[in-house]
Amino acid sequence: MAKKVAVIMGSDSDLSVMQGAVDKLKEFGIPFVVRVISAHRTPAAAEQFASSAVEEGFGVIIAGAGKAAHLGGVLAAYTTLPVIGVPIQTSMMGGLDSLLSMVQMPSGIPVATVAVNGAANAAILAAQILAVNDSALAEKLRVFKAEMAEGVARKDASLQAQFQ
Ligand code: RP5
Repeated sequence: MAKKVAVIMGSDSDLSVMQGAVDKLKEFGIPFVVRVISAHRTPAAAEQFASSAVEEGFGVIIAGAGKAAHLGGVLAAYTTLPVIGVPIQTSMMGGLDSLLSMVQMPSGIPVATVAVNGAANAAILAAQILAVNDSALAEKLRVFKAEMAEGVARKDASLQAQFQ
């Protein structure tokens, strides 16, 4: 059975950003669940979710959090699954706080951190991880990249025409 992706966020206030991951997972036809679990407000739930994620059929965990953004690291501490962190932009420090909290993991517990608010890229990376053992998904990713390249070529042609 196809592995699922977990889209976990520290608060429902992260949803507008994390929707970008949900949309991309839908585009690739990847099964997913969406949860609010906080490293600080519900640490027992974070432990429970991550500890059972392999047996629950997940292949990758995406963790979005802002400010003191320890969610990805805490989940990664309790699972052997790859964890992709999405630092959420904050009003006070623009998301640099979230980024550094997430990316500066101690040796041994990696969190593959994408750009601030980079939820779509987190989903694409999750798809690429799952595609290692899923040739149909790998083909969807190949088409996705080819269409992206065609889009850039169209823009290039348009700009060249505009400035000739
Ligand atoms: C983090 O604190 C969440 O991931 C969110 O980005 C931030 C603020 O949470 P709320 O106070 O809006 O619930 O844990």
